[in-house]
Amino acid sequence: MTSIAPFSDAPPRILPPPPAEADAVRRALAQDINAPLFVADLLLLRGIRDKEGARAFFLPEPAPTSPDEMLGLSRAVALLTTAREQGERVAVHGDYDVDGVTGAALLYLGLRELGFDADWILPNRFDGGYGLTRRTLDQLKARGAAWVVSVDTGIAAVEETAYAHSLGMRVMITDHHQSPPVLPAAEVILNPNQPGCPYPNKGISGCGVAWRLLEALTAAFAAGADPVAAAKAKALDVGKYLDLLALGSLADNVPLHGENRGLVRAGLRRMASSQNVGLRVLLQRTGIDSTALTSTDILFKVTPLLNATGRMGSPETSLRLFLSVDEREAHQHVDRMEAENVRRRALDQANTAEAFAMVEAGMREDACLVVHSSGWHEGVIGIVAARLVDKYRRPSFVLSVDEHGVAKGSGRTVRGFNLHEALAAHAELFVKWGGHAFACGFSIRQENIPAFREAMIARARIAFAEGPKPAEVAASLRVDLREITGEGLLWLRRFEPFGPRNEAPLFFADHVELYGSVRTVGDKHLKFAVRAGTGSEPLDVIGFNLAHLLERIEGRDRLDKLVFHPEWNVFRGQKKIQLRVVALE
Ligand SMILES: [Mn+2]
Repeated sequence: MTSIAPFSDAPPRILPPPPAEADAVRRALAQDINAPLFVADLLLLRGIRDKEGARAFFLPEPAPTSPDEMLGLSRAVALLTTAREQGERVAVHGDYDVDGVTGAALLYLGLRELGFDADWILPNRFDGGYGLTRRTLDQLKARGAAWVVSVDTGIAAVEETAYAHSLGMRVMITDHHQSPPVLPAAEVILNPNQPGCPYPNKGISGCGVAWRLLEALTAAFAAGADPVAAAKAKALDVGKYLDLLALGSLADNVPLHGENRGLVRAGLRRMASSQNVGLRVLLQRTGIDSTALTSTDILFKVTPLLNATGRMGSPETSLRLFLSVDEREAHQHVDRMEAENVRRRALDQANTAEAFAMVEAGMREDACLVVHSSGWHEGVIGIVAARLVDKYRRPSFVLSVDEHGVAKGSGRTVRGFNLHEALAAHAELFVKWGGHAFACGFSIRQENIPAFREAMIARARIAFAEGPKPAEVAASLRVDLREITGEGLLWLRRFEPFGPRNEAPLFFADHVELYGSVRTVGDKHLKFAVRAGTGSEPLDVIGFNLAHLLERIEGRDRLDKLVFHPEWNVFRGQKKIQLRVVALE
């Protein structure tokens, strides 16, 4: 049988942007809001067609929730009011990822400020597993908790809730995950994704639900009969916790439209002057400019540090950071997080090198890579799979086998091989599986690995029978380079935070004039300038890791297509606009 290696260095194919709206519509909107035409296009792409819609989009003020907007919220407020009156201990039970940690932190801190006898706990993924566990519940019981309030977890904890009840504790579930057919018999459940919950934002994060609970509780106390509680509630600005909410929501990849966008945007602004000493120190240590925070800064520089501790087994460090009382303590926690991150990166590199060696030793002809080892760290298999895809450009699965003969696996892929479909077609092989087209996670018994491998390779052979499928870059909108100005970039910033359902737009310009010479910088990068036409202002272009395209453009005077993100570049104190090129033809 001939091997089919979908190994392709072909540059991505550029898919031109969808046709713009009628010129009259675009121009009217642009004129109405006094913005460049591309701003009107971006709004229209988001379904915003008039001035009022634009205003609401650009100034999203998260409106307070009234308790009847979320199923269970008024009951939760009433139950917690009684708990406080009776001096009962309320334990916040988070989860080990950033959403679960920030949510637990903000709820715990808020409850304490409202005068609760509050406690917190996090599960450890290497010691008892995710979410509520018998182990964490036993500990909370021993520490005198009357209430367990879960954050970002618990919607499927039927058995654990019964166990907490058997210990004499009451349970309040706050979660955002899809609810299973049978819900836990908790005293109250807050989850916009449970049947009958009218809360319109089904894409809210776990920390978002916790924040809404704190907000409603604070409002109720402020208006309540207890003068001490009312005074504390009036002194509490729940908005200050939007910084933690923004962090958890971005880390959880929630859709950034509607309410989430407003909350996250407000949170990013609050972050610049955060009242949380731990968060302030964390931002300082990552070296990002906190006055102009973007979702990219958070996702690339902040959440990896927070994740490192959870992945390596001690999410408590992240939570303790947010509970730090002074800078000295906060620095100590960040030191630990950085050390964990170094350890995680070393493991990642070692495991990647091993995986590469395995492929080189006998899988180079496989249309799909399946590698497994008992020595690999479960916290990095996703990254290793992504590196295999990068290097070999074919679907890749990395599995880490544990001492009980069960492997955790993670998959990444290339265009033309849908992971969800591939796993669904062989669901009988897995203990558990989940994922979408481009990423998946699963567990599988060791003895099923060979069958899994065969099945995936066979599928990949069929998928790539016609040869490799080059990557595609889908441009968002066509733009006239003359609109890429300082003012244009200011407008663009107002579309932030970018993320799922509010992606940073990929601009498309055609027939642009090359201006001056094309060169490479630092071996790997490409640098040149373009302009719309004679007499118009040239713009710098940078192509990171695109030096191999030098030959394709050298000596030409025009590019047919340029796809890019416009941004500011600060070099030796000079601020200039540059186009970060994603693809060109
Ligand atoms: Mn979550």
